[in-house]
Amino acid sequence: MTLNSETSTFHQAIVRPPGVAFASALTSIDRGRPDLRAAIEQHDAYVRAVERCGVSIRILEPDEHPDSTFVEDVAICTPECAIVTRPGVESRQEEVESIRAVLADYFDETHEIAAPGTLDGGDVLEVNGHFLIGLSARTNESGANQLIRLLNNYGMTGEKVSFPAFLHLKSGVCLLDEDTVLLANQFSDLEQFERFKRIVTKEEDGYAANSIRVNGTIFTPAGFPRVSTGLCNAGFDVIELEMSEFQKVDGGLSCLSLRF
Ligand code: CIR
Repeated sequence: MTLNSETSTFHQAIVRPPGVAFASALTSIDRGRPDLRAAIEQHDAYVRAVERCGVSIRILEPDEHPDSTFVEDVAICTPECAIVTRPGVESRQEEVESIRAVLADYFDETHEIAAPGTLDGGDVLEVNGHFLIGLSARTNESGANQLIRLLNNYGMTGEKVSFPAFLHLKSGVCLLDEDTVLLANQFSDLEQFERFKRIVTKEEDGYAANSIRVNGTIFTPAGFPRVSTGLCNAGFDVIELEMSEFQKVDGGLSCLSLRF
């Protein structure tokens, strides 16, 4: 069993383009409302880039939920099973309804996080079969404990992680390879990453810490030249993708797909 899905080869991705309600997506920042047409173009470029990395893409229909393009948050895909989450804001909880049937096409076994647990996929980072689960405004102790129990049933492990300043754990960290992480500077002291080589962003580049590795290529948001240069200088193949419309509503590169 290969247990390193953040950095091993992905064969499948599931995405959902933003729909008509996207301009009303949740946000904690004041960068203006996103433009739907531009968001669809940016999403399309993302899909094409993932495809170019040899990944087969399932494109779901846009739906009426403002945040449903952020499919990462509604499921955890492991090598052994899928887990449908229970998102930490009520306005996103109905998003899970349509993902259940989709996951059943790929996974023999699916499980669910149940109340009072809440868990957003953006808080879950897998490192060599060990799942770091960020405790956040979206993911609570019960949700994290339920996930750890489910993982244990399949011989996988998890641990809870407290972290500062970001919406989700993965908003501030990207596993670049088995030994290297990209970290927002606010994460630089987290003990979970002490054993890694660390590329740490400046505070003003923190958004770019939400980069992703797709089959050996690092996708990083456009507009953060210090980060992309740092990645190139460290020897990584880098693709920059325009993410302005998703950034306006707290969304990053990892949020836009389920990858397995
Ligand atoms: C939300 O607040 O839920 C969305 N506007 C953004 C979700 C971003 N997802 C992620 O970081 N995994």
